[in-house]
Amino acid sequence: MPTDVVVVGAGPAGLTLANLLQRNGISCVVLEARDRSYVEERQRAGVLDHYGGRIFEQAGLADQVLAGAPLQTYLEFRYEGEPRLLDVAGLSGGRGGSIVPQQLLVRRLLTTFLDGGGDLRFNARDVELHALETSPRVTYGDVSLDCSYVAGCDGFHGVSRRSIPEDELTTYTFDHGIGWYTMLADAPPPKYPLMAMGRHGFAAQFPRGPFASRFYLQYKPGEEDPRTWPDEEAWDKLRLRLGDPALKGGAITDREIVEMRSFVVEPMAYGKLFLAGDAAHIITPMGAKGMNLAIADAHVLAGALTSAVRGDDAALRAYSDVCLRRTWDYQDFSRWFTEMVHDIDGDPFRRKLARARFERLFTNHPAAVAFADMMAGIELVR
Ligand code: RFL
Repeated sequence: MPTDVVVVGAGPAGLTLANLLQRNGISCVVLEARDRSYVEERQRAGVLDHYGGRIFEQAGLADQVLAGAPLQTYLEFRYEGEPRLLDVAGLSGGRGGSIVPQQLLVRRLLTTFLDGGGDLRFNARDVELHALETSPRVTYGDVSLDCSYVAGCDGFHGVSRRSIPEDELTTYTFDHGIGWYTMLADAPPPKYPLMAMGRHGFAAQFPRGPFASRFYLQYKPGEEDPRTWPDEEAWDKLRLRLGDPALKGGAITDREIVEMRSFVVEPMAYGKLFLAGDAAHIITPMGAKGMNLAIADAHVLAGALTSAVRGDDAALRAYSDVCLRRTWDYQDFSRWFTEMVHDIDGDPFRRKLARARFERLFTNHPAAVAFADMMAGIELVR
C-alpha cells in the first residue's frame, strides 16, 4: 500500500511531523538510520521556546510532551563576573520557554507516536530517494515504499538534501571563527541558565536535570585545542570566566567540541521532497533556536502536507518561503547574540560594541522586549 508521507529521520523535526500527521489522519512511515537507544539518548538542546510549546498544546500533545517541564523565567548574565538577571518571561508578556531536554522531548514524541499505532522503523540503513519529481519511492535494504511526499528530516549529514541535484540549491555558509568546548558534568545546576562574558572569553552553565550541568568554554579554533586541556585547567577557566571561585568540579560524563558554523540551503523543497530542521539549516546554539526551528518547520510542513493530501497544495508550494523567513530571522538573532557574548579575536572595538549591545538590554525597554520576543519564538503570521 502506498503511504501518504515517508519521513526520513526520527529527530525533533521528524517526530514532531510524524505526530502531527498522525493526529490529522495522514498515513506516514518514519525511517530512522540508528537504533532506538541512540536516538533517545542523544543530548543536545535544552529549551523548548514558547512558540514550540504552543505547537504541541494546539495539537493536543501538551500532556505528553510538556508534563512536568519547568518554565524558563530568567536568564543570568555575568559581565566580568558581575551578575545581572533578565526576566525573559516577563519581558515577553509571560511567553517564557520550558526546560525540556532534547532527549526527553524525543523520547516522549517517540512513545506517543508508537502508542498511537505509528510505523517507525529503526536501523533503516542506506535509505535512498527515487523519482522525487513525479511518484516518489524510498528504498532501504530490500524494502521499497511508494509515497506521495517525502519529508527530509534527517539532519545535516542525512541523505535527503544530498538527493537534490546540486544545481537546484543555493547554499549559504558562515564560519563564526568561534569554538566551544562543552562538558556535561555531575555538578549542581545553576538556578537560571547562566552566560558569562568578558575579556577572558565566553563561558556558560546550563541546567541538565536536578544533578547535572552542561558547561561551555569559548576557544579559538586553529590556535587552541581544548582536547589537550587537563580537566583542572578547564575548571579553572570556568571559575575565572563565571566569576565563581568556589565552583566545584564534578565527574565529566561527556565532552564535545563545537565549531560555530551557520548553514542555510534554499529552497527547502525539490519536487515532492521537503526538507525540515537541520537538513536545511544549521544555526549557532546562541538563542537556543536549532531544535525550535526544526519543530517550527515540522509544524508548517504538517499543515501543508495535510492540505495537499486532501487536494489543496497551495500551502505546500509556499512551504519553503514561509520557513526560510523564520530561518533568516533566527540566523540574524543568533549571530547578534553570538557577537554580544563572545570575545571575538580580543578586538577592543568589538568588545565595546558587545558591551553597548549588552547594556542596552538592561537600560532600554524596547530593546529588552525585542530580545525576549525572539527568545519566545516567532509566530509566523506575516
Ligand atoms: P537531528 O536531531 O539531527 O535528527 C536527524 C535524525 O535523522 C537520522 N538520520 C537518518 N535517518 C535515516 N536515514 C538517513 N540517511 C539518516 N541520516 C540521519 C539521525 O540519526 C537523527 O535521528 O535533526 P532535526 O530533527 O532537524 O533536529 C535538529 C536539532 O537536533 C538541532 O537543531 C539542535 O540539537 C541544535 N542544538 C540546539 N538547539 C536548540 O534549540 N537549543 C539548544 O540549546 C541547542 N544546543 C544544539 C545544541 C546542537 C548541538 N550539536 C551537537 C550540534 C548543542 C549542541 C552541542
